Amino acid sequence: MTSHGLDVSPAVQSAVQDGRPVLALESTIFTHGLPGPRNVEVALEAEERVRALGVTPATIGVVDGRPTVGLSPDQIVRLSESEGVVKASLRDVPVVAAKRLSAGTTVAATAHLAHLAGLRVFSTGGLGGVHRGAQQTFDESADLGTLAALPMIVVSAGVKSILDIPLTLERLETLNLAVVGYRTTDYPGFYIADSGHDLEYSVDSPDEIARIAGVRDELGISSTLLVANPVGSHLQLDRALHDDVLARALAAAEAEGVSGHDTTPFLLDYMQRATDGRSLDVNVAVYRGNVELGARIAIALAELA
Ligand code: PSU
Ligand code: MN
Repeated sequence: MTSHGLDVSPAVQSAVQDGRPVLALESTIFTHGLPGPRNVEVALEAEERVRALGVTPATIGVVDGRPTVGLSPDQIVRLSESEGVVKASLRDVPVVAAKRLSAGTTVAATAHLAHLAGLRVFSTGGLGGVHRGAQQTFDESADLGTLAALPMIVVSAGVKSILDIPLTLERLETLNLAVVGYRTTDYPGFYIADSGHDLEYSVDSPDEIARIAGVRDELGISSTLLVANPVGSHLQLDRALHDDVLARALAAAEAEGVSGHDTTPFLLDYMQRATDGRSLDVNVAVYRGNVELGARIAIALAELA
């Protein structure tokens, strides 16, 4: 079905109408976050995991100018493999749509399109945040401001340590973005289970998360609830390797003058190459965990309704 300039797949449309659980998934993770051929495998496997739990997956992106909620497997493959697929944050979506381009959507763009289609929960890998040096560069991801204005639930493994984590946490507070740790008060650092920064609250179950979102909605609070889900500590990146490679990635970005929306993909790619793909394995493990938790939250939301 088509409305608001948005294509929603029949499967997603009927699940929303019937109040069945649906989980939104982003596409920048496979268009710009992960290298091929792993990107396609991860994206398709995520959908299979969601379906196995009885939840309808809704991968979101822009195909030939059509913002789409519920990409088909063919469309996922095309976005993963085609040249010229751009990275679209929310402000870019109308531009790429009018130009009939294809795009991976960031967390900001995905969350907006998901909300428009009536979805309530969304799983990603890592959230965008405040970049290091933002005091000078003003480089703060549009993810933050956008999520501040959308009543979604977003599951991530925190923000990567390529960002400035304490400044990001400050901005989340300013923007009324609640962050709860899943079974922990240690804020995760994506590749590592504990970033060294603490959260005030932990939650124990998908049901508790659904209840928090329910109260938020009743009170007319329209900001996203962020669920920080750490990677299992047996799967995390070795701490010393992490710190070493991170320092080199940041130095390389500075030396090469990388800026703007190229910064995140550049740093992620550097980390992958400099760790011989180990950061990639962690990235995939993180994403699996978030997809599974997101699906369970979608079930809890449907049961509560
Ligand atoms: N963090 C990751 N992997 C990613 C991204 C962030 O660990 O793939 C992507 C997400 O789509 C996020 C976007 O929304 O990068 C943020 O980019 P920017 O900093 O340009 O807003
Ligand atoms: Mn940015």
